[in-house]
Amino acid sequence: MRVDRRNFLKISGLTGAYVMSASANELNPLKSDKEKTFIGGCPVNCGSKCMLKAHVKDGIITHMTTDDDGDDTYENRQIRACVRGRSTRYRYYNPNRLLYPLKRVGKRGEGKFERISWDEAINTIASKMKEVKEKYGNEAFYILYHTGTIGSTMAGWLDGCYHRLLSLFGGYLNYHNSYSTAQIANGLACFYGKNIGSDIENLAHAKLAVLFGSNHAETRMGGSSIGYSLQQMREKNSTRIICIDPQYNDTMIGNGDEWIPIAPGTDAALIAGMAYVVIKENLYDKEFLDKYCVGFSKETLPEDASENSSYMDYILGTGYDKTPKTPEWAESITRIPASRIIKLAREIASAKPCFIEQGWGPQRHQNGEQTSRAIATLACMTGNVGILGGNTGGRGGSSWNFDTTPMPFDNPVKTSIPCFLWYEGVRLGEKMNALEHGIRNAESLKAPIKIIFNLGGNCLTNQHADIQTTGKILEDESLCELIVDVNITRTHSNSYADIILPSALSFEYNDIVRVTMGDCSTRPYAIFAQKAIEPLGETKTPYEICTLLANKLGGREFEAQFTEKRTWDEWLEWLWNDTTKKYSFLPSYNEIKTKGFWKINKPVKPRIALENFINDPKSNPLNTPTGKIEIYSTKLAEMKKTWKLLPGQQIEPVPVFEDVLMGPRDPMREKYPIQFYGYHYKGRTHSSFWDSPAIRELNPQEILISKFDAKSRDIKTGDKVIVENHIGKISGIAKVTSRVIPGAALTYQGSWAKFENGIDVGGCINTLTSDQPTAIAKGNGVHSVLVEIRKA
Ligand SMILES: Nc1nc2c(c(=O)[nH]1)N[C@H]1C(S)=C(S)[C@@H](COP(=O)(O)OP(=O)(O)OC[C@H]3O[C@@H](n4cnc5c(=O)[nH]c(N)nc54)[C@H](O)[C@@H]3O)O[C@H]1N2
Ligand SMILES: Nc1nc2c(c(=O)[nH]1)N[C@H]1C(S)=C(S)[C@@H](COP(=O)(O)OP(=O)(O)OC[C@H]3O[C@@H](n4cnc5c(=O)[nH]c(N)nc54)[C@H](O)[C@@H]3O)O[C@H]1N2
Ligand code: SF4
Ligand SMILES: [Mo]
Repeated sequence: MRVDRRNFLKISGLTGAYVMSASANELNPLKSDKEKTFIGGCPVNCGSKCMLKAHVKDGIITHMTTDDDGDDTYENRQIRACVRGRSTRYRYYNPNRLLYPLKRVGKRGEGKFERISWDEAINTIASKMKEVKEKYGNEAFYILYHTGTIGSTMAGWLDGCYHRLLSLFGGYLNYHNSYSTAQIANGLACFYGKNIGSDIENLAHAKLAVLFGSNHAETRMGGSSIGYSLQQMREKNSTRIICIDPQYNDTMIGNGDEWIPIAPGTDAALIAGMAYVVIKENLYDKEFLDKYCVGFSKETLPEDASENSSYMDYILGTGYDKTPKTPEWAESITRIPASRIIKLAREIASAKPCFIEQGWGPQRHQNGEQTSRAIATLACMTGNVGILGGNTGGRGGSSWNFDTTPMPFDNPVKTSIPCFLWYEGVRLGEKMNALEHGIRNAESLKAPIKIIFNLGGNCLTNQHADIQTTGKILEDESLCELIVDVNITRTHSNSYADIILPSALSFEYNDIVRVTMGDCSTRPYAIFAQKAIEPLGETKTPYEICTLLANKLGGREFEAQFTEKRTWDEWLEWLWNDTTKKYSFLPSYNEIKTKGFWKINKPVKPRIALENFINDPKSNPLNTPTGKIEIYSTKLAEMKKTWKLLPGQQIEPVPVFEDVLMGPRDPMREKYPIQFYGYHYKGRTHSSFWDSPAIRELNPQEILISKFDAKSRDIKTGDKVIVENHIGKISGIAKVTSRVIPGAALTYQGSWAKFENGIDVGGCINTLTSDQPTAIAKGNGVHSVLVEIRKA
């Protein structure tokens, strides 16, 4: 069969005609005798990287299945793909699939493009790169944060060939942080010296587990993922699980014993209320706090700390705000009854070991750094750090894993910006600095960002924040002069591109897919992802794209410098051999290539985070200025004195509850009374899979609103509603539910923005989010949103 756009629908089996005319064998492709099976992996960024098998007949993937190897016990698990992964062939044969290079013909954002040749596309990019390098220097090049290819070795997120090419060409502006974890990573770095959690398998050894905004059942869905481990551990020991979350999430449904609904962005207030109880009732682990921690009480404050600046001062009302954090005070903010806060504090303090964990939802708020630190403080107050069955309060991770070696590169430019603030790099350029914007390794930028490479992401608009304001920055061609987007599909982001390059997908080239560090539980694996079909249309692999670009930038010599005269398959072997040098437990290249996958079935002892420090703190100091756990952070105390913050922001050395922009006590709430955020849900991976009709049909975009708030607004399930604030307006279909705390409403992050008469009828959450960065990490506090909802 010829493969082109006209018959994609037919190939994908989506038209009635095809179904009607299909023979029994066509509809049940497992019966086909001519097909060949290829092993590969699902490289999207959902935290898992499951095995996929492509069944190919006449050069076409007819269907996909997944791992069916072994006896499917916990120890010998199958890395089974979720329904999204199994729908992957719709990403290949999709009417949206990009097949040719495109150049923009309308205004940026208008979405008008024309087909061009590869030669023209690469020439345009290369000549602009030379011009910008000459005029502004290499700091004007920027690779935007993107996660669409995170599991791939060739195209991988932080590695990949583009970094090598740009490094050889003189470098590019770096970024630090992620859109996932900026606040917790920076918050816990000022607490434990790093962002760290114990293996989820500790849960089997715990008497109680308290999960703050931790939804592994939905955010770690793969067959070898933490979601599976959580469920297995719970079955092993019937550990009682309390879920503290504004929503009755999927983890609660499958595994939880009790849901404590909490107002979004208020966990630090809940912890403070509980701290008040454990201090007053003398239930806290004083020995642990004195031995390992700094600044819980005044006895352990550093010498240069100001008076009354300990966490205890903050709690008892002798601190800076002179407010005792009684359970009643906490109730007024969290909307959890004071009686429940008291009971919860006693329960946690008396159930040792207690597995205290947070997902990344609580920290994706404007006050997320302190929220993450407050939850960690609860783990310290109750002495649950560094013991079997306990946890740091951080996100539960894996015991061990490995990273494949990326293509080698050494970026001569060292300056780095917080990834969320790329738009300030475009807008403010040289005015962007360390004390206001958190840039690292330089006082300020040398040049504005003039060329953006978006290499597998939708963070120019859709996944960023305040889409419309960001769109205006991008529209201005005098600011960013060239936007190159490499993707497999049209997106809202690439409607702002000047050149769009069509990428080949995995199964269209050989690659190695490995699980992201920390995202599977104790049993790592790797998949040799085989080429199963020819790249569709004129799509090219990242390696081919970079090789072409190298040639145009510096001729044969520069091309050879980039490729070292290796084919991609030769590189893959080289990279894997280098990886096995670092991780001796891995199989040889020939073995993994022949077998297609490798997994370890040997059980290992679950990692207990900070175990060495707890056993011997003198010999194993933490990477904090004092070497101890800093409940009072000396680094934050310093930042409090020197950093320039936005109006309304604060930095405190101890984990206080902060009132923030669009937080629960923002006066704006009179006009926009509902707290609103978009969570990570099973129907998509961010914006990925939105254009898989089969998946979309099963997972319609919805606005989840509590019965209470729906009633007062006369909203019923199925009603079309408008959600709006001072930033933007979206429309969507309401679903009235008891699964959301009254006063809050939710949607699924990642739906595709589409503006009609100023309303985003695509219902993208980032039409309503603020682009204001958080105080400490300069991260995306996009879960802090206030809105009003009304019937359309
Ligand atoms: N409001 C709000 N915003 C958020 C979040 C939130 O919770 N709320 N979450 C944030 C988080 S944690 C993250 S990680 C980001 C994620 O944001 P993104 O990294 O932008 O993730 P996706 O939307 O999945 O975009 C991946 C893109 O890669 C493309 N792609 C897939 N395969 C390939 C390939 O082989 N080659 C190329 N070149 N492209 C490919 C896909 O088509 C898709 O457009 O979103 C962030 N944005
Ligand atoms: N299916 C699927 N899985 C994914 C992804 C996806 O898009 N789809 N994305 C992947 C990526 S890149 C990332 S970074 C992770 C994201 O993982 P997370 O950031 O942990 O996911 P979220 O859905 O934002 O939040 C998790 C839970 O926190 C709750 N929550 C939100 N705000 C608060 C709060 O203030 N307090 C408390 N206690 N709870 C709160 C939410 O209701 C949700 O149940 O997921 C990964 N996994
Ligand atoms: S859980 Fe994630 S990696 Fe696994 S199949 Fe689903 S989308 Fe792909
Ligand atoms: Mo993420």
